[in-house]
Amino acid sequence: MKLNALYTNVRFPALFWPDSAANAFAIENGVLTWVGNASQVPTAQLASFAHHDAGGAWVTPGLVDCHTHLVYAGHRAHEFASRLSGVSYEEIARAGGGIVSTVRATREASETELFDRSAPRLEALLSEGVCAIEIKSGYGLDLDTERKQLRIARKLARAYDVRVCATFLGAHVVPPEFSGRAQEYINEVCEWILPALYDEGLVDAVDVFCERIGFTLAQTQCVFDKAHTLGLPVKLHAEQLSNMEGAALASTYGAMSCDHLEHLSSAGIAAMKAAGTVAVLLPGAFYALRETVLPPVPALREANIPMAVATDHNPGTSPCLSALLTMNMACTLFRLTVDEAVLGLTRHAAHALRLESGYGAITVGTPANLVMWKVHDLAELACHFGGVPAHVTIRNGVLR
Ligand code: DI6
Ligand code: FE
Repeated sequence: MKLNALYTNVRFPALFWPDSAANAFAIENGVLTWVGNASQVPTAQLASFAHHDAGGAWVTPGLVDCHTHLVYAGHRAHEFASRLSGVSYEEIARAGGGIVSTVRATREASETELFDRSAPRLEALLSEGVCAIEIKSGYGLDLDTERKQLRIARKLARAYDVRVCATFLGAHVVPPEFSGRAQEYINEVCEWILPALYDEGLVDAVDVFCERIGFTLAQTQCVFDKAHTLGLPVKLHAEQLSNMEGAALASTYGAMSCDHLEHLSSAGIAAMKAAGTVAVLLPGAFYALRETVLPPVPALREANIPMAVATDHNPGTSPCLSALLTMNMACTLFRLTVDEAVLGLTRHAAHALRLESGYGAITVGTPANLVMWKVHDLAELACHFGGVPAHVTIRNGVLR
């Protein structure tokens, strides 16, 4: 049931609500209708709402996880063991493991099975205060399986009443049946798979893995041209393992975001800045692959490029289901400040997905997506790892 409630004794970080006198908010039929000081609750109607003393909780916008590969079948824990013994991620991929092994398992799974495997992953993220999430395809690499993944993204949105952006990542890797014929696969993606899924209303954005083990710049361009023709926004897995100058290319298409960016060049930074493209940092993959080249955070900061942070949840390089652990890793590994990490999983993540107002911000007049954290200091969100502070989530106007 949509909330009608008045919460008092809350604290708002200046990042999200500059009026330091505000210590209360009201929700009417699920919509945030008022923020202010408890001594000035506006109407008799508000005064009659259910009243909750939040005990000094800090209020943030609901978290936004703007980069995930949440829908897949199969397991890759054995690859973790191989990597520990010295085999690299690229070597595993070239030997037919990695992404392709998840593709095989995902093709075999029924839609029901795939939903049942994916739902608990979403539940884990929601339980930490996530209120909006991006979910990519890319473990199908054929029309039927990409469709199955995207349909599940839509079903999860309905089943959990959560804002989901469905991203088509058909150009993730070359599927085995197209081995040695990458361009033919790209033609199939552009002429057949993407337009069909677009017609079915299953695609909100288009992504490509531009990398030595993914697709070239020219192939990325083919997919982006098609996306543009269809009026779909684009984003890119860019400069994760090497510098392909993908960020510069994506920026010429007005990309919403470029993601990973460990090997981002100064030309890439300039192009992203000019295009208003968000930098999405994925410390989970950096950590799991034991990367040593850091994304150029000081240069991104200097250029004033908004930095988002996301889990990149996937079975290979980031089997992580914690937004808060990701926040911690962004600070510890990438040296983000606490404010940057919090904004990275709220305001800037919402902007990376071009979400409507009310996500990633505290906005009166929009459906309430808020978390009340029972912590003394907001820095506790980022400094702890391996545990989640007590909190209450209001997602889409409903107390969860
Ligand atoms: N980059 C990633 O981090 C994921 N995909 C990609 O293009 C990894 C996906 C996987 O290993 O299954
Ligand atoms: Fe990814």
